[in-house]
Amino acid sequence: MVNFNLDNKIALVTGASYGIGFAIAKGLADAGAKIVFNDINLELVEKGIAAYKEAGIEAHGYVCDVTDETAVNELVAKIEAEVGVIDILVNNAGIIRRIPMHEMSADEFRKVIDVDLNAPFIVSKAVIPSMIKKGHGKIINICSMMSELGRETVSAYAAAKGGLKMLTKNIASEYGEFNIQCNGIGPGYIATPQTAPLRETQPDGSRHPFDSFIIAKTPAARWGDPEDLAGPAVFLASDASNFINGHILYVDGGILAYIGKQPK
Ligand code: NAP
Ligand code: GCO
Repeated sequence: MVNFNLDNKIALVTGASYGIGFAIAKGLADAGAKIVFNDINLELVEKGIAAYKEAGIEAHGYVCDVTDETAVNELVAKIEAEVGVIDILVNNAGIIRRIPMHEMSADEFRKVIDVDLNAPFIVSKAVIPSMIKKGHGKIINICSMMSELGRETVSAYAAAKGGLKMLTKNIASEYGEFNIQCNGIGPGYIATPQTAPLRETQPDGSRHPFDSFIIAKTPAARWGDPEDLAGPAVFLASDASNFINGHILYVDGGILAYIGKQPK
């Protein structure tokens, strides 16, 4: 029988107080996993714990900046002591800075690379040794349309997410022999706080031009909901995907397949 069950599995989802991370963690919990999450500050972690509780999930929340290697190593040790060895890691925490490249400072570029690419390296490196000892592990990196496509103002984000696609393939290559599968999820345009600026209603009450653009570029003719990502995450976290490794699963409503609706 195909096994999507995550009973007795411990899942760490980074940056998961809300948004895509929260929806993925809820999906993993619904499949039986014990949820551990971190976020950047105590206020967010407490809000997250309350939100999980409201959803009937007793989640373990920790404050940790995923770009801080020492803090991440301490977090993983604390989780192993208090909850257990991490079976599933979802590298979800991420930021974006929408700035024309010629106006972007090197520090701003580095900050995006640090959170969106260096941090998944740091957290994956911290959990892999115990996964090897345990004889299995699942790492899921949250990539993006920008792992494949560019657009104005997102040079740092696209560079990071393109790198994250290749980091995913390299972890898959290096650790597949230890029964560790590393895959990516590439969400399309999802309605979360990160994309809220792209969906704001205009002063005249019309849709944001980018909102209309994405609707025309998406065969599903809608923005994704964070919940659209839960099923794909359960699949990649479960034994049902044990022979899938180094794959980026695009959950984009068909954007990457579609030239876009012709203007009327
Ligand atoms: P979001 O609403 O901005 O949430 C990101 C979460 O990560 C927030 O809780 C954020 O905390 C946390 N975070 C940021 N930097 C962190 C750090 N250094 N350490 C720990 N936590 C940190 O984003 P989202 O839309 O849910 O996106 C989640 C992931 O999906 C990101 O990797 C994003 O790039 C990716 N993605 C999003 C979309 C989309 O359309 N929304 C599409 C494709 C991919 P703060 O609130 O303090 O910043
Ligand atoms: C943007 C958006 C996108 C989404 C997502 C698409 O400014 O183009 O924020 O980057 O966040 O990554 O997959």
